[in-house]
Order: sequence, then C-alpha cells, then structure tokens
Amino acid sequence: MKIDEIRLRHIKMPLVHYFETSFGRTYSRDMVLVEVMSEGVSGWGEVTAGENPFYNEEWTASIWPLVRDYCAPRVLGKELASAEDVYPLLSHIRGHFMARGGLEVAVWDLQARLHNQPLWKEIGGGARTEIPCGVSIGIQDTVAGLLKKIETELADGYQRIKMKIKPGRDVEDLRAVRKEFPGIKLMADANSAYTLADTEHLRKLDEFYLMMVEQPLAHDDIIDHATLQRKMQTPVCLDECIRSAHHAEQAIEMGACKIINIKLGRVGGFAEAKRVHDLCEKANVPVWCGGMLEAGIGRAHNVALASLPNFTLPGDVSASKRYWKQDVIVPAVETTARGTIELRDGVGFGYDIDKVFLKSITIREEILN
Ligand code: OSB
Ligand code: MG
Repeated sequence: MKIDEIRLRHIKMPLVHYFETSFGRTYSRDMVLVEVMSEGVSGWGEVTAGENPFYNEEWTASIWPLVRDYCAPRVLGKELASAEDVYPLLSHIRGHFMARGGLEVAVWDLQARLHNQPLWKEIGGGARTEIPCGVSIGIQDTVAGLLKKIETELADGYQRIKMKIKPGRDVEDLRAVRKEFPGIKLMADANSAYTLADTEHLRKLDEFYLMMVEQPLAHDDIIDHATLQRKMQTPVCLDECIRSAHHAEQAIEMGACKIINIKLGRVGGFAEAKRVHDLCEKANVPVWCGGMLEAGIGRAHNVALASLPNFTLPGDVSASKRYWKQDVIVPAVETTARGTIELRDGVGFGYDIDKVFLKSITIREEILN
C-alpha cells in the first residue's frame, strides 16, 4: 500500500448543546479530517483534538501544521506493508498523538477498504456484534437539570451514566443523583480538576459506590494517582495520563488505576490502542472506549475499537444525535433500545460520507502529495 495523496479538511459543526467539563465549555467543534488515498481508494480519519489546549496540549490549529509538515512527509510515497507501519514512521515526533493518530486511523480505514472488509475486522475486533453504550453528561447549570438529563438518557436505553465533576460540583451533585437513581451504573470524570491536597474530599466519593472516578488528578501524573488509589475504595480510571502502552504498564504496575479509558487519538491510533488493550487484558484490567465529542467518522472508528474483546465496560460512544443536528455520515450513528450500537457490515468504517454536507461545513482544505 502506497499513500499517494493526503487531503486535510477543517470542518466546523455546532453542538446541539454546549458541553461543559472542569476545563471549560465547548459550544461548537472545529475538527480536522484526514483523507488518505491509494490507487483511487480513500481512507478517512478524524483528528480528536479539542478547540483549545485544555484537555491535552493539542488543539485544532496545532493539528494542521503538524500533519502537513511532519506526519504527511513521513508517510507519503512510502511502501507500507501494513497500517501498523504508520506508528513507527511517526514516532520520531514527540507528543502530538492526536495529530499522528488522525493520519494513522485513516490508513487503517484505507487498508480495510483495500481488503474489502469492515474496519472492525481489519483491526481484529468483532468480539461482540454490538457494543454497550454509556453517555458522558457535561456539568449542568442546576442539579435539577442534571437529574432530568440522566432520566432522558436512561429512557433512551443507555447502560451507564458518566457525569462530569469539578470542585464545588461534585459531592452534592452525586448525592442528589444517587438519591434519585440508587441502582444505576454511575461514574464521575474530573478531567484533572483536583490535587492530592483534596484527598480527604475525594474519599467522600466512596459513599456513592461509583463504578470508577476518572482522571481526578493531573493530566501527566501517574504517581499521584497511585497514592490516591491507595486511599480510596472507588476504582480510579485513567484517561489523560495514558498516552502509550508503556504508560498503561507503569500505571497498572504502580496501582495507579484499576480501569483504563482508551481513546484512539490520545494514544496515536489503532496500533497503540490495540497494544494498550492487549496489555490491560493480560493484567485483568478492563478497558472502555472514551470519546472526544467526535463527529461521525471518529464515532464510527470508536465503534470498531470497542469491538475488541477487553472492552467489557460500556464506554462513551453514543448516538450522533446527542451532539449533532446533522452528522457527516449516513446513516448517523444510532443506538438500539438495549443501549448498544450494532457493528455494520460495510467496508471500512462502515458508513457513507455525506459529501454535500461535508462540503458545506468545510472551511479549509489542502491537498498534500
Ligand atoms: O474526558 O472523556 C473526557 C469530552 C471532551 C474532552 C474530554 C472528555 C470528553 C467526554 C465526552 O467525556 C465523551 C463523548 O464524546 O461523549
Ligand atoms: Mg475523561
């Protein structure tokens, strides 16, 4: 497989409702799509960086020069034996996993199409025919609004509820939710809003028998999470901290977490995501598929990833309509009444791109060859 052209697109899509985390609100998404071409066949990837360098160091504007000037030249025109070759070709670049990952996943999609099979098969997935879905609920203006939102998501069939927390919007919100919904699968995501100085406060979360608390401490601090986990009953799940299989290995070894959230972009694509998955499986650490408010292409890639065997917990992959009035793929990603998304049999990521809509939301395009 030889990539003869790479096409970058910057698309802009308003969210149906703003999404609030401990690091801020997102009203509208600015995303970079990567199209890779070989012998007239296209593979597609979505870069999962946010609009600001607040989740990690990457953001929409950092993606373009990184892919154009550093990733694309390392891949264009090279004879690739497999999509596995992309990760090592890009590993000379420090960090910037989301930019690297956006290109890497596009090559996997291309490879699946060249092999005329679904992406989930290409990556060795298909352990289940439908993936269990949870939702991530942003910080709501009021507790009453939060309860209402949870009720709606449960009525739609979602199997677990994740709520975002931050200092001042944690214990009381959780207490209200537990009072109203004592039996649901519930977890909280802090996006690094606390420090070890908050240990006594965080221990109060044990009262709510959560499935896990996600990334309570600094984005780059595995050691502090190990200290915290020793003092808390609630399982710690790491998100931001785990950028490679080696990080996962170190975190598990140190007892910094009992569960890992895998995100394709955060680890640089499918090859490393699979390595994290395999390592966790051997260590008996369950994983689940995280989300970054993806549009259809990224969402469909997540569905494929979540079909690997150790994705045993419901993840953050949910229906397109929770975020978008109109998605770039047809059909949009939909959930069943059981709170699952069914794998599709189409080639590549399994959905069609709405080229007319895509064109209407593209604000910049560049062809690299
Ligand atoms: O930490 O999981 C996170 C969204 C943006 C940035 C970080 C996170 C999230 C989510 C949303 O929780 C998950 C989704 O895409 O539904
Ligand atoms: Mg998270």
